[in-house]
Amino acid sequence: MFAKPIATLSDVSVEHRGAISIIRLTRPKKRNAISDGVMAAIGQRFDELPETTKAVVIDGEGEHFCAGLDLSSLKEMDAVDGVHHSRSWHKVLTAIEFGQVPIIAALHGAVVGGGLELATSCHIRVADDTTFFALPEGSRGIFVGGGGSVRITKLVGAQTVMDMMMTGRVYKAADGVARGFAQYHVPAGQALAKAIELAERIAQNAPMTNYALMHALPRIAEQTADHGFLMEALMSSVVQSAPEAKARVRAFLDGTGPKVKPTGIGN
Ligand code: 1HE
Repeated sequence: MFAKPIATLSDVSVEHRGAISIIRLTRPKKRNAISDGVMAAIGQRFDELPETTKAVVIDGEGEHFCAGLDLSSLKEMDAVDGVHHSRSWHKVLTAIEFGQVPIIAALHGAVVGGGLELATSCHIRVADDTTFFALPEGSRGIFVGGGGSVRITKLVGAQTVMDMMMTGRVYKAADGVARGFAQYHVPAGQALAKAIELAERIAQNAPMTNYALMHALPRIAEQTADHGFLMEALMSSVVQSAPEAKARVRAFLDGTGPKVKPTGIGN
C-alpha cells in the first residue's frame, strides 16, 4: 500500500535571498534522484515559502541537476501503488507549476526522466553547456509517470518524446535548447548565476502580471481561439486595473519608466 511519504528535508535545501528563494536538491551522491521523501520535501519547501518570496530558482547540488526517479523505489511497487505514486508526483509538480511564484530551473549535467519532468514543471529553464536531456524510461521497462507525457510532449512534441523513449536518444545542451527544452543556453557553470539574474528580474514584475502568465496563459493556449480571446480580455482587464500597473504605465509616459532596449536581459 502506497503510504503518505515523509519529507526528507535534508535532501532539499532552501535559501532566501531578498525577493527570491533558491530551492536545491542536495542528494549529489545519488545524483539528486527523487525518492518519495525527496518529492514530498520539494512540495514542503514550496509550501513553506515566505510571502516575501516573489520568484524561485531550483537547482541541483553536484555535477547533475537530477537523475530522475529513484529507481530503488520501484522494486516493491505493484500496479495500484504505481498509480498512487505517479499521482503523488502529479500533485506536487502541478502545485508548483500553478503555485504562487514563477520558478526558474538552473540545469546542468543530467536532466533525465523525472528530472526532466521536474524541470518542465518550472516556468523558465536555463541550461549550461554540460546539460543533457534524456528519457531513459524505455531502457528501464517503464513509462514516464511524473507528468512528462503531458508537459514534455507539449514542450517538444510527441514525436520527439517517442524517439527519446524508444531509442534512448540524448540531447546535448545546444541541440536540446534548439528543440525547446530550455529557453536559455549559457557556458558551463553559469546556469545558477543566470537563473538568479532572471529570478531577480521576474520578482520585480507586477504580481498580477506573473500570476496571469502562470495561471491564465497556459490555459488560454489550450482553449479554442474563441474562448481564449474572451479569457484574454478578462485577464488583461484585471491585470491592467491594478494600481501598480497604472503607476508603471504613468512612469513610462512621464519618461521615468524603463525603455525596451535591443540588449535586454535575455542576450
Ligand atoms: C541512482 C539513480 C537513480 C544514479 N535512481 N539511484 N533515471 C535513470 O535511468 C538515470 C539513471 N542514472 C544514470 O544514468 C547515471 O547515474 C547518471 C548519468 C545520472 C550519472 O552518472 P554518474 O556516472 O555520474 O553516476 P553513477 O555512478 O551512475 O551514480 C552514482 C550513484 O547514484 C550510484 O549509486 P551508488 O550507491 O552505486 O553510489 C547510482 O546507483 C545512483 N543513482 N541515478 C537510483 N535514478 C515519475 S516516473 C519517472 C521515471 C524516471 O525518472 S525513469 C529514469 C530514471
